[in-house]
Amino acid sequence: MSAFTTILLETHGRVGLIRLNRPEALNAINTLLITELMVALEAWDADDAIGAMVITGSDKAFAAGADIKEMADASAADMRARDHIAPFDRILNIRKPVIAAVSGWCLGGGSELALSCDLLIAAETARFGQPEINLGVIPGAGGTQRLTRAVGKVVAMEMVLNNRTLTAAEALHYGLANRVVPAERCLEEALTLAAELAARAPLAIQAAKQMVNAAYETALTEGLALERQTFYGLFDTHDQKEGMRAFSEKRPPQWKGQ
Ligand code: DAK
Repeated sequence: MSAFTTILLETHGRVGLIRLNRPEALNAINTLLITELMVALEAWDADDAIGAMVITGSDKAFAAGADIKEMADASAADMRARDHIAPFDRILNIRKPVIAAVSGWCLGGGSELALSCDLLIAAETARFGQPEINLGVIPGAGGTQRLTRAVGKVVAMEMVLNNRTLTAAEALHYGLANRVVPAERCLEEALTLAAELAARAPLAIQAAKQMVNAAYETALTEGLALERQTFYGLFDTHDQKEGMRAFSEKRPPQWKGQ
């Protein structure tokens, strides 16, 4: 992949790690950062050597929101024309699991980015919030929609209307986070979880992710029908034959992603 300026990339075995890297602005998401982030995610999504991805920030901030200074002088027409957070929507099309490892501030567009990931490991230092109301605007990338589905109406109302910030423990309680760990273990925990996912049958993992996400988009009957067809479809894969044969032969399966 080409050189990036707002993110740092590492691979850990079959896991791709993306570190948001604008320390001077607490990883505020500007146009370049979101563009580079999506290029990296999409490249790894197409790379058979990678099975899962982790996005993290710094100890102080996962991301303190979209870049306020970049959009401060924009008109509504400018914002529509630039639609600079639009690449964000493409994260939903990433087929492989993406885990957010969140320490420190996770605000506004940063919180919306974390919520777009599939799983979330929170450090005890993590703080989640939607402070857009303080800027005279509202969340624009899922903070009124995805957040509400995650935490429920009354908590979302308090966060979005009155800038209530959630601690890591509250984020766990309300279903925003999978687990909370001491800050020094946050990234390690996310990488370990990602490695576990990356070692599983790739086509089944992708189908599973797609189906859980479909639960947010479809009525129950439609979702159940889709799930059943997807389940049947996996019986034409090598990995289904291998998985079930390995069970009978009492040995670990050898996945091929086919
Ligand atoms: N944008 C730009 N710069 C930021 C920033 C941000 N969101 N957050 C922090 N910084 C910068 C600060 O300006 C400061 O830079 P210098 O002044 O040193 O040059 C540096 O990062 C360190 O910040 P602080 O000095 O403020 O650090 P503190 O520890 O004192 O405070 C803080 C940390 C996180 C409480 C504070 O920085 C803060 O309140 N930051 C703003 C948080 C915020 O309001 N976030 C929401 C932003 S609005 C869209 C969809 C979604 C969005 C936009 C468009 N479309 C669909 C197009 C999303 C909008 C948002 O997220």
